[in-house]
Amino acid sequence: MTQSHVAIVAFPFSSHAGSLFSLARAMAALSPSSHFSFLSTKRSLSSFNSQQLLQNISLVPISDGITTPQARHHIEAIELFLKSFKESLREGLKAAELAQDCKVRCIVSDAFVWLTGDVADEMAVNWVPVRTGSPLDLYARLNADLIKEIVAVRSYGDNLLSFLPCLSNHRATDLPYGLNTGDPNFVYHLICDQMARKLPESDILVTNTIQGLECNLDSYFKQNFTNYFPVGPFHLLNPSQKEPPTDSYGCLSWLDRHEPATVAYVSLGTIAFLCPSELTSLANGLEASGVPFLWSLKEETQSHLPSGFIDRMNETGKGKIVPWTPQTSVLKHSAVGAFVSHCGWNSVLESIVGGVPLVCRPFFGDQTINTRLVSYVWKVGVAMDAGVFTEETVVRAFDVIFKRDEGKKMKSKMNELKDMVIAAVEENGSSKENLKRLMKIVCGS
Ligand code: U2F
Repeated sequence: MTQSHVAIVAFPFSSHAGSLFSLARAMAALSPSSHFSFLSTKRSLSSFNSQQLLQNISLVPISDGITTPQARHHIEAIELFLKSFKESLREGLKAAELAQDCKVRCIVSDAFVWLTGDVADEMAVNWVPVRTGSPLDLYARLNADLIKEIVAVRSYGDNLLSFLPCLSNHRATDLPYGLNTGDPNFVYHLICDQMARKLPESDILVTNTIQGLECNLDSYFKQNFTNYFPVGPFHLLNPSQKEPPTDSYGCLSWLDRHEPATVAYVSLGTIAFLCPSELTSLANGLEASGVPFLWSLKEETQSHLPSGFIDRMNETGKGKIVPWTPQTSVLKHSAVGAFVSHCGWNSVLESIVGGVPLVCRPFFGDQTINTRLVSYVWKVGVAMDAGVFTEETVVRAFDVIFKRDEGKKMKSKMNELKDMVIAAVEENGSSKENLKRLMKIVCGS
């Protein structure tokens, strides 16, 4: 008999839904007598395999807002999804209640789909917003008015943002695109801006981080949200996950053939992409460095690599290029000594868990803030000097990480962060304890 019915609502683009699904699994495991309906678009739900489902989780499709079948740029797909979101969500929730024959008592959602808060109000149930991306980025968004006021009137440039306690080691140039630069009507910026205006209406906030990882952030969030739960990293909350990683391209066996900390892993996440000339610079830098590498690169992008590059890498065995890797396992493999990344928040957390220093090339959103955190605050990575890949900067970054004392210090600092994170998800660790507290709000027990 289901005691509580909880709805969990995903933002169905990039890695957001996967990240929230890890949290959903952890909640479902902690409360077997509750039922969890996970709502997202059909397409995003199709990426979860049945092995990942627990008995008390069901997947509930909601409309993607697309009425005519034609290829869409993902920005247009997001706009269409959001346009019909409230209506789709109401329908999805009705279907979930009918299927379980039980009213929903609480709605947990990705903070990106902040309109969920309005629907929860209509139903007179609790709304629990979850920030799946960088919490420090959320802090910047929550302080956007102050930032715009101060940064716009003075020429800040590379000066530190000392008026913001949690970003006092960041510069104006590290702030997210759209916050005080670029097109304010860009859909990602609009989502973040509206999310930051809506969130203070809630007294609950869940983040994908651990207590104490980012200086001063816990006390800021505690002051602003009576119920603040840092319960990350979400992907580590399910220790009972026994199934071996899907490794369709043999990445792990390829890594097995390499000595410890000798290989670079390259991945720019799920949506960022390089223009052909920068892709060539990265490829040339990887080749010139002589460091063996595993590169996750979508098939359609592989065709833009310099001619003969893939064949040469296959023949020499220096590089393996695949469309997808089991990244969390790759980063935990002893052979991996550096991670060339766009610094998406999940990638940063996964790199910490693997104890692997980063080479950072941010694109948009929270990635610039994360890059500064990694390279300057934590000192566990190297940022590209010019902001983009050049052959020289790639070679130099590997030289630092693989050969210099500075690289050894990064590795040891990374291992300290790793120990903190692992301790947080152990039994009685802060994330596990915070999750138990959160469950009292979500399930009522
Ligand atoms: C958006 O970021 P992305 O989805 O592009 O990047 P990440 O947050 O780093 O997440 C990528 C995930 O995809 C997985 C990897 C991460 O969990 O393990 N993955 C994989 O398993 N195999 C591969 O070959 C490649 C990737 C956004 F752009 C960022 O700015 C945000 O920080 C982020 C979170 O909100 O979402």
